[in-house]
Amino acid sequence: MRLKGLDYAYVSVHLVRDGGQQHAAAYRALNPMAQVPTLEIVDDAGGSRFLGQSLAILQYLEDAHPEPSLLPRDAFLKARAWQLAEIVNAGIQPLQNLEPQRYVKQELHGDAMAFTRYFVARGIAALEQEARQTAGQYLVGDAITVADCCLVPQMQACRRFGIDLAPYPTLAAVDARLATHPAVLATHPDRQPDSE
Ligand SMILES: N[C@@H](CCC(=O)N[C@@H](CS)C(=O)NCC(=O)O)C(=O)O
Repeated sequence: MRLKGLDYAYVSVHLVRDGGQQHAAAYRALNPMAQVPTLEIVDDAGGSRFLGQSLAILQYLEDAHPEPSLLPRDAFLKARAWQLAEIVNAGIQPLQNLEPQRYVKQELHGDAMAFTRYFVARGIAALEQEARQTAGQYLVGDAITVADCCLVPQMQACRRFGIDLAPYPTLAAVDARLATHPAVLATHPDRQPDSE
C-alpha cells in the first residue's frame, strides 16, 4: 500500500501475545484461517469488506489501484513475478508458521526448529536459482514487483531462523536494495508497531 501511495491504518494482531490474538473469536470471524494479514476495505458509504491471503490482497490492490504497477507488462515476466511470490507464499511461508512449529513440537515431539530450517533453506535455494534468471535491481527486472513484496518479510524470517544467507547472493543483494526504499523503510517487519 505504501508502494502505491495509499492511505491506510495499521491494526496490529499480535501473533504471540495473549496466546496469539489471531485466535480470538472476533478476528477468526474475519479470517477463519486465524492468520494475518486481513485487509479491511471501507467503501464510500462506510461499509466494510474483508480480504485475507497476501497474494489475493496484492491482486486486489493491483486491480483497484493500478499505478504504480507491481507487475511486469510482459506476460512471461508477470507470471514469473507471481511464480517467485508463490515460492515464498506457498513453498516456504506455510512451513515456517507458528502452527506447524507447534504441531511438530507438541504433537509429534519433533525438532520444530530443524523442521522449519530444512523447509526454509530448501525454498530459499529454489528462489535464488529462479531469481538469477530474471533479477535486475529487483527480483524481476528493475522495478519492484509482487515478488519483492514477498522477499522482504521472508529474508527477515530467514535471519530470525538463523539461516546462513551467504549462498543466496542474488536474494541478499535485492533485499539490501529494497531495505533502502522509503516504502520498505516505513513498513519493514522490524519496524511494525507491534514488533518486539
Ligand atoms: N499465505 C498466507 C499466510 C498467512 C500467514 O500464514 N500468516 C502468518 C504470519 S506471516 C500467521 O498469521 N501465522 C499465525 C499462526 O501460525 O498462528 C498469506 O500470506 O496471507
